[in-house]
Amino acid sequence: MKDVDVRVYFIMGSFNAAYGEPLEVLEQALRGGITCFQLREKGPNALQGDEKLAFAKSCQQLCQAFGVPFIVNDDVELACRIDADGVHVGQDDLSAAEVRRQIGEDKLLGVSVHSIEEATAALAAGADYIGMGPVYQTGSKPDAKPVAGTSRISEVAALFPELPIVGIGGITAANLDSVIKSGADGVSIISAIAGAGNPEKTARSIVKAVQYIGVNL
Ligand code: TZP
Ligand code: MG
Repeated sequence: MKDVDVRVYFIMGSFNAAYGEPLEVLEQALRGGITCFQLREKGPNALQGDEKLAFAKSCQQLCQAFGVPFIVNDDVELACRIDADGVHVGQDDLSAAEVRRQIGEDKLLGVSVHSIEEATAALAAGADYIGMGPVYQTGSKPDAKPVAGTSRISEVAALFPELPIVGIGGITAANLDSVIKSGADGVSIISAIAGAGNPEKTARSIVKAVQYIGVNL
């Protein structure tokens, strides 16, 4: 398992930026101190082909300039083509073991899980971190599973203390407290940052909130 700082893990597709250009939103989030970024370019409004490739490269360059890992959701071919830092997959995508085989040992692998069984399998397949949710109601994933709260995060964190867990779904600066206190190592966020009027300021307040809880645990 490789080290990855998932404390404030921003996720975005080009269509998630509510105000302004998506690359401007990402740059602001990076300035605000996000520790990890995932390009999640999927769904009906997603860029395709060369446009997706160009957007991914631009996101990657920004992340590199800030020294933040750049992870691609689901698209192993794209990730390998541009030499991304890693790939994130869900349970309905290519299996985690197959992704690990294709990206090699040096790249980061993240897996979305919803149970102890799925967490166990992700770990066995070589996951470097897992995502768990939706913790709260989300408007960013139409096919999201029912709201799960934080209890399963606590169970998995107790079982696998070394495996970084990132909570996802409806998380904001105001409600991340219980996610971190339940045992998550970080929070994954789309709309609270991508939909903010001031993404930099919002990202910074989330970073501060996570750090504050971190030192007081
Ligand atoms: N998986 C579970 S909830 C979710 C994903 C990708 C969306 C999270 O977005 P938001 O806007 O932070 O609720
Ligand atoms: Mg842990």
